[in-house]
Amino acid sequence: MKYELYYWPSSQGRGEFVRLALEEAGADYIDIARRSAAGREAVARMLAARRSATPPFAPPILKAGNVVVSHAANILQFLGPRLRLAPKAEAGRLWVHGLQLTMTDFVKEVHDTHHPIATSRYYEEQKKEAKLYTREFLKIRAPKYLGYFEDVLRRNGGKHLAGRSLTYVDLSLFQIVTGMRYAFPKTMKKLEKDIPLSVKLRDAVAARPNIKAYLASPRRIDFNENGIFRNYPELEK
Ligand SMILES: N[C@@H](CCC(=O)N[C@@H](CS)C(=O)NCC(=O)O)C(=O)O
Repeated sequence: MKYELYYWPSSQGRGEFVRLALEEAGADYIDIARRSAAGREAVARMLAARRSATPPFAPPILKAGNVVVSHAANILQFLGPRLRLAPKAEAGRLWVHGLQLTMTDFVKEVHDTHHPIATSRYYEEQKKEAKLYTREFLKIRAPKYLGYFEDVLRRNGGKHLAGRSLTYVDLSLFQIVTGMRYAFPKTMKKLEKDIPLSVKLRDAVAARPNIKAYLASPRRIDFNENGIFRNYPELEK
């Protein structure tokens, strides 16, 4: 199966959760918008395809033959069994999907640290509110979410979030810890003391051969201030 990923070309964003699964599995995929200007137009066309009976609202979008899937968690639910990155039993699949949806919620809260008032306005127009929001986020919400994933890991033996082998949520936790480090290095230095298993899992994922090769390749976009995880040092002061 040849997969087509439709996502913005200039940031890791929510598309990265999908890229990591495709890369770990060595899947045959095209990152459409990163291929060429024509690819970027193809993403715009996909979004403008309101004549379709099932128009996606926003990227990431995955195309696999006739199937079009949107929402990072929904895409991973689709890809998981196909890429052998999900449990076999239905109960296990629903569990990892639930974990991924919790990550979706977390990602939205991370996004709101730089856009607490309006997604349609620049960060520079909401800096004051962003600072207030981020203070509470780093004090209450980030430790709550990260502590939850740490607890899930501990209850499952410490190596994986679900089952006995790697699933797509382990890859997503790698992205979350790595992204939080980029965005909030000072806070993470402290928080990481309370989430040793998550940090260990992050390192184990980074060392997996396919992920290691991906991270060193030009296919991995650097973190930047277009994405979800943005480094604005003033927010951490
Ligand atoms: N729930 C969706 C959210 C998708 C989303 O917000 N995509 C962003 C890029 S990361 C976007 O382009 N949104 C356009 C918009 O909200 O108008 C997911 O998890 O994939």
